[in-house]
Amino acid sequence: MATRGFFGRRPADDAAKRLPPGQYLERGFPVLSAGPTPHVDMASWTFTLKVGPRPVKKWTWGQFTALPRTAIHKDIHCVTKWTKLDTDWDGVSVDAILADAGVTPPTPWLLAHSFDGYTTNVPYKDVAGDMGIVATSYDGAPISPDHGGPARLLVPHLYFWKSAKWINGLQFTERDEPGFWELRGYHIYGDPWREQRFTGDP
Ligand SMILES: Nc1nc2c(c(=O)[nH]1)N[C@H]1C(S)=C(S)[C@@H](COP(=O)(O)O)O[C@H]1N2
Ligand SMILES: [Mo]
Repeated sequence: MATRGFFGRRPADDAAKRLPPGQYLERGFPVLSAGPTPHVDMASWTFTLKVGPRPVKKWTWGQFTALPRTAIHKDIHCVTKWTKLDTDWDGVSVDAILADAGVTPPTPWLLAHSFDGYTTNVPYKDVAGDMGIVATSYDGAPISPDHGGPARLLVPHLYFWKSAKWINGLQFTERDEPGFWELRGYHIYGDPWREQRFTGDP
């Protein structure tokens, strides 16, 4: 009689509900970079927190990875239309970085900077709490160079271009400053559930 309750929802239905509009389910993990993978040397790796032009704190790899850690288990959505379910990351939350620097958010806007010159803007509210981390591990292992290792930003509820690979700093800015892709036609905010792919999308 109670077949429905017995077998529950079919996994395919569950996956479909987790796909934002226009996305398809990807089981692999595509690599998308605007340029070549930069060589990032752990010995000279640093992460800098800035308020406007002013650096307020800088961490070495050892100092950074000793900060309190946050794990994230979430689906990720690329603007090129793939969605990957149940990805596992571990790293340092933006709030843990701010706490270590003794900084309370001086403006509502952040710009992430990377070793390859890439930038992307994210409102602070979108990385507050455990929503945004600087990830140093994916699936229980160090992040591979192609996927942004040694460290990348992870903001899984926004399109994946917001998750800056090879991150080397976060900067509070006076206004919401468009980054690399935002200057080239991508949406300033990038919510996959509202399908905010390009400038001019609602
Ligand atoms: N530093 C840097 N970060 C980046 C990019 C880049 O070119 N440089 N590409 C972005 C884009 S457009 C996407 S879709 C994702 C892809 O991440 P992946 O290669 O791990 O799938 O990284 C984002 N972060
Ligand atoms: Mo992308």
